[in-house]
Amino acid sequence: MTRIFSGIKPTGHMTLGNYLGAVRQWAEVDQHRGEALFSVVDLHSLTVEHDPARVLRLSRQLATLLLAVGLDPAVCTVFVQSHVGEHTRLSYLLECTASDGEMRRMIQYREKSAQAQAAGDGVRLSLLTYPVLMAADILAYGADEVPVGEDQTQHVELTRDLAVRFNQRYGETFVVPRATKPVVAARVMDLQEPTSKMGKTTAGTGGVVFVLDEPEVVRKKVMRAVTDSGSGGGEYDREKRPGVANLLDLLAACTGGNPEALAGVYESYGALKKDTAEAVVEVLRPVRERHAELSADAGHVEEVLKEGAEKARAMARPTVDAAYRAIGLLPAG
Ligand code: AQP
Repeated sequence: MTRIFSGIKPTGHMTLGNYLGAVRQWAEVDQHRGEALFSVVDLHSLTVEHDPARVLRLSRQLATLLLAVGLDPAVCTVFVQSHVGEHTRLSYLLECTASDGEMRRMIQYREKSAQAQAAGDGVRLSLLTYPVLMAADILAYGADEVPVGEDQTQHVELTRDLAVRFNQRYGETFVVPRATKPVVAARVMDLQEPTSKMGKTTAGTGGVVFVLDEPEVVRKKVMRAVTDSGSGGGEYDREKRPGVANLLDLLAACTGGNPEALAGVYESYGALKKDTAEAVVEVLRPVRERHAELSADAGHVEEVLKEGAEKARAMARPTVDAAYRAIGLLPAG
């Protein structure tokens, strides 16, 4: 059976990009396709300046949201990364497999270390090594597939490289995984800066829609989205008309349409924005409602996470133990 692993970091509130680019597909498709694990990867949120109380709050909120979007603990495994020690156990072995140069080539490292320096914060060593921990998240479970948005494909490539290298040096230990992307909305762009991706931590300019935003807030953000000096209609062109293409992508992702076909339908940007806003509000409505219900029952969410961690631990341990043996470490007995 296909093994599937993916995760989300509690660095901020879940965005429409996270939802359309990854999480929705986890719930609608991936959990039913094989043996699937989904994790709030909280250790990854410690790689940049963080407020401990906020990380805690966001971890609870994201876990609740994963259930609200439709992940069913009877069908898949939902857990918090730090509850399963196998991830960090394996990560060290993979650090001993990776090179300094390949870590410094990671685009997210280059972007986020520049941001940290610009903000006057030091660059944490974990920001450099975090893709190795992500590789451990995936390899510990023998995942065949990793459903992610486009921004994470480089990290999955690194995971593949590390798995192949480890297997060649120390013997067949890891499954070599591959990234899978959604057909639409693999890269949702910021509504105010449509050449940058919509990110949890780039909020502040009103270009990021959050899954838990009130409908009125969603409408305002979409109606203020940057377009261009044209009036409407025409072609779908991500290079020349990134703002309009992003709105068309969003509308298509929310209504099941095709962005190229939708491009010819709208005579004005106002009409495109209005329909996009309503489509986004409708897609998010059931998630917000279910989140409110689940938030009233924190005990249930905790129970799901406890059982999820137990299942995850049992799945990861044999592979991680095998890696320890393969690399030459004396078994604990
Ligand atoms: N804008 C996006 N469009 C499509 N998919 C996206 N994802 C993130 N942003 C977009 C996908 O969501 C999943 C979970 O993301 P993550 O928690 O691993 O964080 P990230 O990829 O580093 O991006 P964020 O959410 O913007 O966080 P920050 O601001 O902390 O970097 C992943 O599958 C990701 O591809």
